[in-house]
Amino acid sequence: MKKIRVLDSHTGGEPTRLVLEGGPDLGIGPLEERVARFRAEFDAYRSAIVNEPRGSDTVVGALLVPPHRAGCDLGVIFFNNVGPLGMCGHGTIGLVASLAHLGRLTPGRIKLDTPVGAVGAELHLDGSVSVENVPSYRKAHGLQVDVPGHGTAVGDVAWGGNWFFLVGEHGLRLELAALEALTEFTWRVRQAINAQGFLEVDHVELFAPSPNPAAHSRNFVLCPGKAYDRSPCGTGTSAKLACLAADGKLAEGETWIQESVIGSTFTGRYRWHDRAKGEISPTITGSAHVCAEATLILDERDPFCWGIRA
Ligand code: PYC
Repeated sequence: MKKIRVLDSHTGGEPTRLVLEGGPDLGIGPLEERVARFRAEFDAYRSAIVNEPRGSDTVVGALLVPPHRAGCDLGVIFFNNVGPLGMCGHGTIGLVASLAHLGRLTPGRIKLDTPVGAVGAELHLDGSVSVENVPSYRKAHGLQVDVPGHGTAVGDVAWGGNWFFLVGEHGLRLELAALEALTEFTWRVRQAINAQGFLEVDHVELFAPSPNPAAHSRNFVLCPGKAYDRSPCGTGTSAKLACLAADGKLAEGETWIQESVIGSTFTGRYRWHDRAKGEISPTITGSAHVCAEATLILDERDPFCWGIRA
């Protein structure tokens, strides 16, 4: 019987499950290699930790590993119901808040090694967390995709630590009452953009004005395993900032308040990383709350010991 100790938190409603003990040993080396090992050899652990019956489609796991990149204090691999993620903004906020809850961090800055690059994080005195994400950029602008049953959708492909297709005009209400329609539409958009050769895109992000006068925009983000992000999505907000910067709609240092479909918010801003290449360094600020500590029990006599996998 195996036991895995975890600490659960949520960031703007989106859960993060931090593995404290009992996770797989991925050895040493660059995180790009260790995430490949996690995928190839330890996928059962991923599923046991985040999938049903112990988790759900929305849970993002965080596995702490020794860092490899120079200057990093910790390494982390994020994963969800279908596989590892490049980076995770809400997960980084959850991770930092969880380490603070455990007394392992005090306010100040740390640097995290991730499979897609080094990420800065700052725990503020009020408990909020800022994440200085990997350089983010827009790859393609104004792409038209034919979405069966919906007509043409126009959007941008952008990188924010994960790949996104961002759509501003869609005719849908971004509210939970429309969840089924939003999920069906964004899933079809994802298939359509992948069919157009953008195979890397695994997140789709819709935008609309927010009913909250303090927010600049509301979003709906469909994650790779078909769950929607309850938070405004840190990597998705980074991709949005890259598009706003490319369009000259948000100046360096100006704040952008991104609201999620459930009304939680992140504050984003950026500085140019490489203006000539259109690359920005986004910073996303939000708060997380610790909500459970648990020991997962993996009993091989349980037919769903390793989680329910598609
Ligand atoms: O906050 O970056 C994020 C994220 C990615 C997937 C779910 N949340």
